[in-house]
Amino acid sequence: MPETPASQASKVHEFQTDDARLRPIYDKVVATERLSADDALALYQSKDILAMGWMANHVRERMHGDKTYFNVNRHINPTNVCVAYCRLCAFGRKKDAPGAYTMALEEAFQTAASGYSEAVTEFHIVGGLHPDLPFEYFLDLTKGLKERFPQVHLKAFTMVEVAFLAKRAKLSIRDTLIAMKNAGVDSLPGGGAEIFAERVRHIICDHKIDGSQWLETAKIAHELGLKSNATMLYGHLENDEDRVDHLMKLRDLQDQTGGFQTFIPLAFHPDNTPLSHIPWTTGFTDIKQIAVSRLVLDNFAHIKAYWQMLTPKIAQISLRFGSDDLDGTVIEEKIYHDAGAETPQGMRRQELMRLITQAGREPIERDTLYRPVTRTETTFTVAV
Ligand code: V47
Repeated sequence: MPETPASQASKVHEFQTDDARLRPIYDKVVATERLSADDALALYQSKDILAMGWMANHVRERMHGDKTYFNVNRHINPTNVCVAYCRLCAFGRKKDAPGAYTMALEEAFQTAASGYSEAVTEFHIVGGLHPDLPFEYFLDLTKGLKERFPQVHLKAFTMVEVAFLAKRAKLSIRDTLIAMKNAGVDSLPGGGAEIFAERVRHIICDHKIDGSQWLETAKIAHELGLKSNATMLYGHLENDEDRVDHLMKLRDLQDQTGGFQTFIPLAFHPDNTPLSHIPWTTGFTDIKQIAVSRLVLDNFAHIKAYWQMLTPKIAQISLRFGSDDLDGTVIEEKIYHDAGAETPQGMRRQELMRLITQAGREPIERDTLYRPVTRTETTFTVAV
């Protein structure tokens, strides 16, 4: 029998479920109707991962066909010194604690230039909330990177860092973001959202801005023309209602601004954190989280399966359960590895493409704004 093309899979495999609550959701999905909060809860409560996968894959193929995105990026974490002391985190250190570091600017520029020889198109820059580093350090960092690497997109500073630096510089959030933009910041990563539900947020990251401040900061960034991503940390103390609440709040803001590019569900890594008694998430939970995100966040273009966090194997499988993006080469990851991740520190472009191709998908190298990147031996160009 001839093989069925991958993109036809959801058309030829009939939808089946023994979970009666998924039937009306299926009807809405094929009619391109928005799912309600109750629908989202029913999905989280269901064990029928194949039915969810069918629906999420259907939506994913309707939006992207087989296209699967990745980029060539490098993470830069200028400091791990942090005053937030989040219980979810194994990365942050007190200023004088063993392992605490802060890069001199020159060191950060050298880090940016080091690693794989493949030219990166994005620097992903996030770090701790340092009690003493002035706002100018961060502006000089991005200005210096732009001068040295003008073709590289700077995806820098989470909403939490923006709010912290605004306070330190005694500026409004808007003026802080304007200063960052003028210093070369092109967009913002999605970290720090954790889980918006206050009951849980108080326990896992009580000194961070609250959920409404995170959303307000994202809103202002979007109004200024800065795109951002959004994340949700799951697999700790949150329940299904908290997850639904988080997704709904992001969907509402996206309706207003359209400024989010991609949603990244992040699985909690407990090792070396004060919450190390919490077990690791399972593959079932991870895959289900990808599928529910794709189905509920109908106004987000992309669902990212961050391979560093999910493992390359689960991230690859998720390409048939709703995700359309694997993130990138990363080169040097610290936040997850401090918390016990056993994934490699980075991945070659060729290997990312192999994962995608073997899942029957079409690899598309993108820049941070999802424009296709074409490479020759030594250079790249972005189609605008
Ligand atoms: O903000 C911290 C989370 C985030 C742990 O925007 C932890 O493209 C699990 O946001 N276990 C940083 N998670 C990573 C992040 C990210 C990653 C990849 C791409 C993008 C993007 C954003 O990691 C933090 C926090 O939410 N985190 N500690 C932990 N122990």
